[in-house]
Amino acid sequence: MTKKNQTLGEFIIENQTEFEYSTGELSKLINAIRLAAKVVNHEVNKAGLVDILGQAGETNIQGENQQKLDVLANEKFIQTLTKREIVCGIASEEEDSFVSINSQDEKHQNKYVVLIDPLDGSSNIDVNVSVGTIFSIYRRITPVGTPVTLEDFLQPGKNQVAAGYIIYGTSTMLVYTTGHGVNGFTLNPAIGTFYLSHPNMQFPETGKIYSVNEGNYVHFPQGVKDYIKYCQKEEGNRPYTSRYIGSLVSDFHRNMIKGGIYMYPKSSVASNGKLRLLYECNPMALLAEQASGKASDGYQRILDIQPTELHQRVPFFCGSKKMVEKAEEFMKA
Ligand code: P6P
Repeated sequence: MTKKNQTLGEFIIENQTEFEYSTGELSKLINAIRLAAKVVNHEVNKAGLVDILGQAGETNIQGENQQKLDVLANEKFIQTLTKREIVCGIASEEEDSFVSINSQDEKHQNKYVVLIDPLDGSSNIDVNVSVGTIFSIYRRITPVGTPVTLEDFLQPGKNQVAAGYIIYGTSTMLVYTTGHGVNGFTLNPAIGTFYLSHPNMQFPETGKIYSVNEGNYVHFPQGVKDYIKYCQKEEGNRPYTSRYIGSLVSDFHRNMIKGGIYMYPKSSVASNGKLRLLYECNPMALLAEQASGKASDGYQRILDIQPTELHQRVPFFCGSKKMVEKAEEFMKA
């Protein structure tokens, strides 16, 4: 049961019995994400005003220039999640390896691992375009009472117990699922409270928007080229509209509301595409499926992929079910 304008806190309490593990644990997890989201939102919103823009002068494991806000967002989420005594490990796009969170009593009783892209689309910060945080939560699979291991992070996406994103856009929203549908909460910055504004979000079964960086067209596999030409062909309810913000969270969010497909295919210059499986594709794929959409690498379900490396990349096709299925048809042809 979802009541519009419920606060996030009320929603968590009302729905925590649905969380198959201990009721208090989900609340602690989502409340930690909620607090970090408010802190990062505050920094992102004032980014243009203080000298926090520009390069931090360091590069992360992806070899990309790290924006200072990336570093700050990463630190805030790790700090907040660590303080709540609920998480035993964190992996982040900004960290070469996973961070082991040792409980105060060193008894390693914390049961959850969190994987984050702390500020996705960060190259948009300097030009004031929406950016987002993406998070993915699993229950550890190695024995409680022992230090967390890489195995706890390399679980297939179907094992996620929760996933979501924060979009720092014209308004700041927290959108997440615990496996019982997708709900969107909008922040009232005046009082720092998230309100349920988008209950039970659903991808329209089909749509008229395709999102892909067509600048890479010449490098795409033939199936992707054929699908893009299909989208552009005058026939039936086509041509579609091309909308690509360069920020996965923003493109995904718009497509979930209006109907559409987002693609980051492999290419001759990026043999597995650009997006990372563990902290971009898996959480967005869980949200997509929970919202009656679909997510694949062009051939197989994203959530079934068995990860082998923390920062591995996969091709990504995600959005309205019928649009993803059509794209897969072209990929398999
Ligand atoms: P390109 C941002 O860096 C990101 O990971 C996604 O948010 C976005 O959709 C994509 O990369 C943009 O990549 O190569 O099209 O600029």
